[in-house]
Amino acid sequence: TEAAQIPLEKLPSVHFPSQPYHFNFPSCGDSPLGLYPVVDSAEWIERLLSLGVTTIQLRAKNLKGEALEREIQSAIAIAERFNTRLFINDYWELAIKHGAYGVHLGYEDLQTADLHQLEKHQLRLGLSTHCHYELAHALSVKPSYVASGPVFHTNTKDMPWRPQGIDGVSYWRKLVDCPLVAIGGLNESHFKALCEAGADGIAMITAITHAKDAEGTTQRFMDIIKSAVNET
Ligand code: 3NM
Repeated sequence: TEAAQIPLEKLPSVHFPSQPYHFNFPSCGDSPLGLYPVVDSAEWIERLLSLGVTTIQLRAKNLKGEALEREIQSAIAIAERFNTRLFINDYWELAIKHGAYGVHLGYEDLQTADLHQLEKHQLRLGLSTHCHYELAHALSVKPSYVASGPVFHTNTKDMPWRPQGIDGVSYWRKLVDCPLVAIGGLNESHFKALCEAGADGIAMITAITHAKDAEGTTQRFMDIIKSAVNET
């Protein structure tokens, strides 16, 4: 056929892996990921980890250069002091350099990040997925967890994807054999259903960082999730 005559290098670039994968990223441990706040500073990390949060992400979208590196370094130092799982969003090179527990990557970054380096340094890898295509690619690298979103509408990030709802989380649960994190428009009214749907982690930005009393809210969220997990 005509298509068969197109030399490989002339085919439009589809961002699909050219080499077969043989990755297997480290596990996040036996305790459930639980409440998973996503925050933009080391200061937030200190505030939340001192309450007993065990999984957290630094998503420092507004920092660059030295300020960014300093923030990452201090976030890692704080997380080590509390012995918690800190995932650095995007900046996988800095995460390796400063010995982070893990990195969280979106689909675009998964194309460009050096997964061999991440694996060699034993960083955990969390991946965002929004559709089957992204999920297939994510699962092929055996990440430490997969995030499914947006569960509900979010004002935090422009999303071309339709919200998946709790049903989407249940469906992803059937396809994913590693821990599953739910993200996007979540608040406490969703915790029970998310736990029943099989989410291991519940990631949120606004519900925590925009709360009037972030400490009290976080404490309450952790309590609700703990009892929801015990009931399921
Ligand atoms: N990633 P909030 S949704 C950072 O679906 C992010 O991959 C998403 O913020 C995804 O809790 C999202 O304020 C924003 O809705 C989550």
